Amino acid sequence: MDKMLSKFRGAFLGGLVGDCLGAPYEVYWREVKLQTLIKMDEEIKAFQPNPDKSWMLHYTDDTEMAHVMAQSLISENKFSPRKIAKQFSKAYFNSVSERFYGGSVPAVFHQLKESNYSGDPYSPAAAQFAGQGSYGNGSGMRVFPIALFCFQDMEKLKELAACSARLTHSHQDAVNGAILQAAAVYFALESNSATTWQEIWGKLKNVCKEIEPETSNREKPYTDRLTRMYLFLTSTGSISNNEVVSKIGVDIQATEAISAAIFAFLCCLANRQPEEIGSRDLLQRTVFYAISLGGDTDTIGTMAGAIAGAFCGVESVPQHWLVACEGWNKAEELADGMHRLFVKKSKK
Ligand code: R7I
Ligand code: MG
Ligand code: MG
Repeated sequence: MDKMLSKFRGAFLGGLVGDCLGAPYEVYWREVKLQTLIKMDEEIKAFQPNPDKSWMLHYTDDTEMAHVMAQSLISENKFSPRKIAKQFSKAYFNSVSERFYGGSVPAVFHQLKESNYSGDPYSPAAAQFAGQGSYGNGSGMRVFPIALFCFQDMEKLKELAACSARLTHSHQDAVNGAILQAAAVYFALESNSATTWQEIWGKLKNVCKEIEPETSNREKPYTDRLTRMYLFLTSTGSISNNEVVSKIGVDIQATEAISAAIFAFLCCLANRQPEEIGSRDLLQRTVFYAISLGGDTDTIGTMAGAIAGAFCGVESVPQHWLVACEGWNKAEELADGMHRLFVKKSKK
């Protein structure tokens, strides 16, 4: 298979399995024991998919919104904020009972609907939280298609990741988190198997210098967390989940969950994951480790899975995980559609 096609599929399918495997433990689990995940893995292996049987694992709002964004990018061959806002909203109203959206974002969809999708698509989100906008991680969980769409154009990636965030999350931390997560997927796409964690960390650090400039008086939550990641990864001895939770965080804020996902990937790339995870492939280790940290498990799982999938390619996504997950065939189709756009652009 073409290497980039494999990486595009890897991003979509890595994202999907991270969401589906993480969803059963979302938020209520402070930590997910490896034994629990290994048991789930065995149950998934025993699952026999057939056309009459529903999926064993369902995806959540994270995948739903990523797929909506990808579908629109493919049909329009550009970022159309009004159309994406409308499709986000429609997807929400169609699946409100199944997909567990964030607490505040439904108000945005209601306002968009009430305006019959005719007003400024950014204004309902901008008005949230007394004009500060939401700092939830929803901006990052669905952003990976932007990295694929903008591959080889980092300036465009920053612009579109920010715009895509602002449709629902206009707080600066949510916008910056979307840029950083999209950049991580981009750096994974351009990597090869010899790329080190230090190289990717260094590139992310440069992105942080732009989104959190030293001259700014604001706090620098992503820069600070990248520094803590470096200290973890250059330390000797094991890295405990408790320390990661306390120094990086795993909760619903963009600053925590997005940093945790990036850390889960870098930590596994450095081969510094907890010993019990064993010697699985990088993508499997990353998804297991991301979920085992607890907190917002589907969201950290999906973001870490998309980065690892873009790095490793689709061959790394275990087939038994894939066929147990709702929507894997749709995810593959969307990856192929985005890859066709990439090939077309590269020929110009
Ligand atoms: O960020 P968002 O789309 O939620 C995504 C999460 C993921 O875990 C998904 O898997 C799904 O389960 O939900 O949704 P938002 O509603 O924008 O943000 C989530 C929550 O963060 C809100 O309900 C608030 O509790 C909190 N929050 C804030 N609280 C105070 N002040 C977000 N922004 C603020 C704020 O500015
Ligand atoms: Mg979710
Ligand atoms: Mg979540």
